[in-house]
Amino acid sequence: MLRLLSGIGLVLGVCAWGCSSREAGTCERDSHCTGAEVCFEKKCISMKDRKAIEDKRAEEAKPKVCEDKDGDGARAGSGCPAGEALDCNDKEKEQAPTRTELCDALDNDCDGMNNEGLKGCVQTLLGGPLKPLQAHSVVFDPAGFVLLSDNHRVWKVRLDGTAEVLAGHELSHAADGHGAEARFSYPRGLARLADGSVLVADCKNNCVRKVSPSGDVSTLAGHCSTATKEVGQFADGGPGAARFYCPSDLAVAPDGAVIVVDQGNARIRRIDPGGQVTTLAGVGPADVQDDAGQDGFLDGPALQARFNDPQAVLVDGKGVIYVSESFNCRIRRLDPSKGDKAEVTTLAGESDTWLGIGGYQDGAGKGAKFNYPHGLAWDADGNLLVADTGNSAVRVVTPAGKVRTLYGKPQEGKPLSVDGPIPQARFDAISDIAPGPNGSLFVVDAGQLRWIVP
Ligand SMILES: [Ca+2]
Ligand SMILES: [Ca+2]
Ligand SMILES: [Ca+2]
Ligand SMILES: [Ca+2]
Repeated sequence: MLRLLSGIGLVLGVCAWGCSSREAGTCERDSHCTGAEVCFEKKCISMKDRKAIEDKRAEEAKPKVCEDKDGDGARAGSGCPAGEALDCNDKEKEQAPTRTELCDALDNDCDGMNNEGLKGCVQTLLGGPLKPLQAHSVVFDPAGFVLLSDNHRVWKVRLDGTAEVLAGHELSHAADGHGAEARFSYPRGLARLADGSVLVADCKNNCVRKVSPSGDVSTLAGHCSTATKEVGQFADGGPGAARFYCPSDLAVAPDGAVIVVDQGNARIRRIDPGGQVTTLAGVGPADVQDDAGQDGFLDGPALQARFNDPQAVLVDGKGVIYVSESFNCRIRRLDPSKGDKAEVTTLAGESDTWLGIGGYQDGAGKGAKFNYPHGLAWDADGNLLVADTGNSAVRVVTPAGKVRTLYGKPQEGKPLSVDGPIPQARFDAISDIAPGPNGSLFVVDAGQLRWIVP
């Protein structure tokens, strides 16, 4: 011990004259390392690497056991021999790798997906190690997969729950290119084109992108950038000249034009097939008040109408546009074929437009209430399906404005996502919906992909 102490004293003493005793590439303390690196066992490494080493050692230090605590016949623990199918949750008798999947709240067969393949059931998809982080929007491709936007990527998810990144990277930026070379920044709404490409409302890049079926990303309209000077821009015009402010969703009209919810500008925009961008409705950001103090809600002539946090858009076969608005808790309607005479009307919903307080009420027109509605989709009968986020429900609206609840219901307290038989299943915060095969419906619920299979 004395020798050790005198050794430390010697090092400290030498250090006082400039640490000349330290071998090149080694460290004694964090200040010897650059940037965010720390000194760990004389080497400068990242905090993440240090945590990984410490976690691995802690795991190795644990006693090696292989037990069947819940008595279901399947064991679990780090002492189990390689190749043995391990109990994913050694607490539930109903959950073991040898079990068959049941329509309940548990992943009975331990494959990372719950209720996969079961009819009459709400399921949670995505097994395997590669998973979207915080999914936002969803579309179904009839070729048999789902496209999903998450933080900064577009994913391709197959119905067996396997997934791959079609384009984008964990890190946000603005760049066109192939696959992971391309960068998005909080991509939101998606719309599928007939050729299998998908359009992406690249919200925080303030532009509209296109992803080919093979993952080539190009820019359709706007100037993709997160630079401060680009934020809050608004301009109509041709390619290169037009500006958007956080587009949140888009839909393809029968004439091939793309209708965009320009959320930050509180306007509905149109990109014609030649790339010219015009404004169809709205006068500007909801938080800008006019002389009369008008704040974010006004029906009437399209270019005087006001929106407040418009979210999603759909276009029917005649070109009529439907928009969900979270802060106004309404579904609005616009028929641009009427040209200068086009008006924005309210199809359904009512709220306190100052406070953005909606509610929960089935009924017709203003007699119905929504609570922060987001994603929209068509059902097979031409009704609108609405992701009623705040009510933890999927609502359906007829073209005449009659609203009823299709799946889920508001929950008291903190909403929970619960898988199981459709009548008992619950949703938390549904951001988007997309019809799937055989009358099924995909929903993005609190960032997870869930599938309602009647
Ligand atoms: Ca067990
Ligand atoms: Ca178990
Ligand atoms: Ca399963
Ligand atoms: Ca289950």
